[in-house]
Amino acid sequence: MRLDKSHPMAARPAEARSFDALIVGAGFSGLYQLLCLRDRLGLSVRLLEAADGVGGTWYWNRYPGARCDSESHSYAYYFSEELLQEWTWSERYPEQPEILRYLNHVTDRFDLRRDIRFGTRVTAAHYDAVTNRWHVTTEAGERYVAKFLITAVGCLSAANIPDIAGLDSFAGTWYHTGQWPHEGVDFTGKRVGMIGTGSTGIQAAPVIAQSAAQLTVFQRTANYSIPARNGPLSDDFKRWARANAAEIRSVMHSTPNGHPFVICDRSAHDVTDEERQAIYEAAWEKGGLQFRAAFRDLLTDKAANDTAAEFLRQKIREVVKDPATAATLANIDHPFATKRPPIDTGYFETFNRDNVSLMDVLANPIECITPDGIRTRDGTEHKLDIVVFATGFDAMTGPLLRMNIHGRDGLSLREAWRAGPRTYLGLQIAGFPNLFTITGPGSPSVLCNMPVAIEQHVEWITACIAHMRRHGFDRIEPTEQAVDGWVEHVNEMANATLLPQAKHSWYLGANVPGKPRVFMPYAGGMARYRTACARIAENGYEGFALSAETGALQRSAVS
Ligand code: N01
Repeated sequence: MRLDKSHPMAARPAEARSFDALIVGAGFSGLYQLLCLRDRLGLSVRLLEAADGVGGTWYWNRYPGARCDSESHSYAYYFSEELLQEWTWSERYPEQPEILRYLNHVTDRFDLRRDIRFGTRVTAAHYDAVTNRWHVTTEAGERYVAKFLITAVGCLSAANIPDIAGLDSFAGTWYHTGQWPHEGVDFTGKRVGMIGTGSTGIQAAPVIAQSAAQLTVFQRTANYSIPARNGPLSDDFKRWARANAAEIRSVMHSTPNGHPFVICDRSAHDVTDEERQAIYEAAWEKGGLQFRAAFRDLLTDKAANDTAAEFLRQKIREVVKDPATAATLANIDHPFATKRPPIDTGYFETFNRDNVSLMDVLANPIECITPDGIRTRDGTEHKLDIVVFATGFDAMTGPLLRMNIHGRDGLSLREAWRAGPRTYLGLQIAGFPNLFTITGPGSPSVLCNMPVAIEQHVEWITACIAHMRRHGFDRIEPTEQAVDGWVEHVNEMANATLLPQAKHSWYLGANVPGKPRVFMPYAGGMARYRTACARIAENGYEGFALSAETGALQRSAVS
């Protein structure tokens, strides 16, 4: 029965639905967390998802050329031998539709869909200390209550659309790559302007250029890129990956970035110039993120890094025919791999096409958007039919802050993180009991092959909740002291690398005006992080305060 709006019942707030745990987000993280809590621990769980389908990043990012930069055989769940054996990837780097098919397959295979509520955006969550429950409200006014709240919202899900004057007046159409229309965009015969040259822009430009009448790429910060050398996987490789799944898993668990290759043990200074050049040439030919693994000190020693940076700049000059365009593309202001290094299919070659041009908006910034296009400071109006914002995300903290989370004593997460994110292990926040943040700031997350980071977090959270149930605890929260120590350690690890030297990086929050400049991911490496998490759990959840709903607070009392 549908109630008339004037009916007194209609005005009453919706009845809250109660669960043991609520999960927000149905990407890689949320799906596995649902499976673990429901099927392994027997909890009542509801997963809330804003989209109309599963996939998270891979539901939203449908821009032309969208593809993962982890090799497909490593960009998958490794928790189920059966799943590993029955799924076959088709290419070296999986394309967005294939990853989405995979995640739908996982959802159905483990019967997860029945506990997911789609089209449900969480707009607020607050913790009630008296009842030890999280109260969650959705955009449609639905209410949910649960003891545990687990965010599985991804690190790169809050679109960053720059506040450029005049966007409302644009007579053409515009899109952000992370909110791409499902029906696609027809660029045929159109004059297209694309802002942004991160991983996304570098993937999209070659594909857009194939059908657009004209593509203008607006570059603010020049970027390195390495050829992906993508292609179909051979049957031999597929057989090898299946037969060696256990070994691949073990390599991914033991390397800093969670990828299925080992970082070479030699220094860039250990070899002659000729040998180094040959090593870089071989890595360039092989393609992909493995280039980073050519020497052990590329991310810690500036002089070593300079050798890779110069090799890559020289490649740009060789590939791009117009010297002025090549110079602008190679005018890179940060050490190699201190921003997430893109991999591409024909990116620099795209600038040799007659219908593609490059605008240096560092030298000549975008001033405004007009009804007809984009105007730069020199007064030129670039006439456009379509503007593509490949301008990235309010990374890591953005998706959490947009959820309007309040912890104990009404403390808002925004206030708690006013000077930047502060977590313990990237998993929990002081003042926010029973809130777990999968791949939260302070964990390796975006510096790691994501499914590896995700599986480790989900399994740690599951074991933690199991431990609480076994020992009669209802509440867990890190101590302020543990958070202080972890934040210091995260800073130390970042400062031991060249990573903070990329001043315009989203790792530092520099892409969003007003965002605190704090290096957010944990740079100490996945293997070291995994060991730290395991040790803390073995020591009875050292650094966490655990307590029962009735009874005194105990500080990591049980081992
Ligand atoms: O976003 P980005 P992305 N005016 O922030 C520019 C993952 N990913 O979507 O550097 C002009 O990297 C900005 O310029 P600047 C991956 O982790 C993975 O490309 O701030 N320009 C930059 O060039 C990646 O790192 C895959 O000076 C403006 C660009 O927009 C992350 O997602 C594929 C501007 C944004 O680059 C984010 O990548 C895609 C402005 N006002 C993404 N504002 C793969 O797996 C921003 N820019 C391969």
